[in-house]
Amino acid sequence: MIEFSDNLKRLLPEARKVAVLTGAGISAESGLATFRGADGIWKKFRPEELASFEAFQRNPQLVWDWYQHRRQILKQARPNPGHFALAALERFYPEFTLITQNVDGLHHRAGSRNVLELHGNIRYNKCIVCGRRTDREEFNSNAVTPACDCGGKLRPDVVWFGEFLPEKVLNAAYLAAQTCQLFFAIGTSAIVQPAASLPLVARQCGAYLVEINLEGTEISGMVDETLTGSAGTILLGLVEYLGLTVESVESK
Ligand code: BJW
Repeated sequence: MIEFSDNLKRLLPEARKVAVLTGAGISAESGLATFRGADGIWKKFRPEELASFEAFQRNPQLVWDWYQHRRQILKQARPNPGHFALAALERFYPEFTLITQNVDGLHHRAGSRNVLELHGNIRYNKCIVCGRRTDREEFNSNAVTPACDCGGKLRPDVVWFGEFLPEKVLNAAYLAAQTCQLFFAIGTSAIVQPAASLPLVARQCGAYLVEINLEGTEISGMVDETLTGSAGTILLGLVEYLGLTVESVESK
């Protein structure tokens, strides 16, 4: 049985504007590796070897193969109860913004609609020369970074270290953080900027800040409430408290 504070019990049914930031931890229960945990991706690879444009220029095949490998794993993965619970919360609240650092698209597949993807989506590629975005299947091949029609190399349409986040998406995320009454930071180590600043911005602007994580993070000392445990279990507890129905049917 998950214990929520009296503050949260009062706010959960009362709030009208709710925002959520998710990180790799929400997808861990779908079998996807996190970045910095014990089995995290960065335990095996160094970020600068894989998740930067310099890395791509230095060794496009290595970076391409890594993303193709993750795309293959993602094909087998399914949204988990945490993703479905967030979709149920979106249906309940008049204004609900789901901000995610994840590139796996699992929130959409669980039925969430108002999703801000801060770091892009692994499903797409874009040309490093003309910037054209594509998700044509033939480009998801194992050939080294297949060429765009313009002749440029294709790369995954994700945000690497040192790159700017999509401006409109980031602005929308800040607006949601600045105007919400309740903010949840879920399954993120809150290390990577600027995403990690969003929970603190929300709190500075008056929101009640709740962290859901297996362990303490960079922001744990600055939140109003910590719910320690797996995201799926705790989010199901929240929707149960609100008496909501969770639809566990994947949408395309
Ligand atoms: C569970 C669980 C369960 C597990 N239930 N919980 C200011 C200060 C210092 C540095 C910077 C700064 N501003 C910018 C920077 C540089 C850099 C940065 O932040 N570096 C840090 C390492 C310090 N940021 C950038 O470069 C960003 N760009 C930028 O700021 O542009 C402006 C600029 C340009 C030029 C110069 C300067 C500024 C871009 C960041 C892009 C991040 N990209 C990646 C890869 C995406 C593509 C891909 O997937 O391959 O995004 S890195 C990786 O980290 C990925 C993630 O989205 C991101 C965040 O990770 P996340 O989600 O928090 O995962 P983990 O693994 O860290 O944590 C998982 C958590 O889940 C853990 O806490 C577990 O306990 C928990 N958990 N199971 C609940 N079941």
